[in-house]
Amino acid sequence: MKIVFATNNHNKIAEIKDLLPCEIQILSLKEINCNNELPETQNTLEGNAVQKAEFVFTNYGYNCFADDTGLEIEGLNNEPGVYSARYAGVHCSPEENMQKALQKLEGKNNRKAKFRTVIALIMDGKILLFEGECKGEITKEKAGEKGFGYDPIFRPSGFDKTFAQMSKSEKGVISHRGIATRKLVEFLQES
Ligand code: ITT
Repeated sequence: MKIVFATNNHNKIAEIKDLLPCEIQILSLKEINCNNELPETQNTLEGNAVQKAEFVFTNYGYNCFADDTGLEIEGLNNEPGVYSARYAGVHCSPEENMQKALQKLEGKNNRKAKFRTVIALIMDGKILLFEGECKGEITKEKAGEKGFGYDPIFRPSGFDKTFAQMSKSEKGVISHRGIATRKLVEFLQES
């Protein structure tokens, strides 16, 4: 089975490819000649995931899925959440986003946080959602070079290292995206 993964984030593609059995093959946006920025104007992860998948299905006619992910920090009223990509501004870097989170948490005792991923799948026009979350805390400083986004400042519960200090496969076992992807795979294998 071939299915489009509607994302412009190559790190997400690498993580998800590692989690798929060989009978499910991912097509990237490039491979279907889609060079558009995907629209993400909703105010929920669910809304954005559906919007990205619908854009590809409507304009390119492929069955596809999209992932929208947010980091919810308890002591910051669940910020940045759905705005995780542009927390420090529209064209900001992951570094600037992390620095903003670290600064806003200075002096706060509650550093609990969770990553949440919603995957929206569109198969023959029908929409299905799969969700995964991973609880943990925001470290006081960055650690690790692997992964992407907020990984250097997120330590999952029960571990003494950040996502950025884990291999892709170690992260995939416990991560928000890993959990949501396994639900997606189970569905695809049954249908
Ligand atoms: P697409 O919309 O094209 O899929 P994106 O990078 O914009 O790519 P999101 O809106 O889902 O994807 O991502 C929101 C932000 O959260 C973005 O800054 C990511 O770097 C970050 N992020 C997503 N998944 C993450 C993960 O597993 N670990 C750390 N940060 C992550």
